[in-house]
Amino acid sequence: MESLKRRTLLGAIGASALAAVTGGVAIRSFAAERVIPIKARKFTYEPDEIVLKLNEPAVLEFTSADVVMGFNAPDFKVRATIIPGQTTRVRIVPDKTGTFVFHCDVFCGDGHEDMDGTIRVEK
Ligand SMILES: [Cu+2]
Repeated sequence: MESLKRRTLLGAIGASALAAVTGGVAIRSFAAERVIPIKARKFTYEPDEIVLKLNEPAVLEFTSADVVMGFNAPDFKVRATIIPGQTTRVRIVPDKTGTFVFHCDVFCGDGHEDMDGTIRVEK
């Protein structure tokens, strides 16, 4: 008699645990993608270090404070031209951890060669 009671109780726990899992999937919400504003100006990016999470999409939102600039992150195969007066959006989904260099690939004057920054991808 005692063992039958225990079995019934365990069965009830199992059923409620399953319901909780199913409920969790049903109510899962989809968060908006992270937006990171970046201002390009001769000859820097502000900020010049971008910290991202592995496999989490982010949108880099570029504006230029002066002239036409570029953004090129070859490790993630993304690039863009940043035009003054416009907002340029680049979506990036980092598929590897580490620190990666990005740079300006549109000649913007003396100092262009030093215009770069880093993307740090963490787990
Ligand atoms: Cu440049």
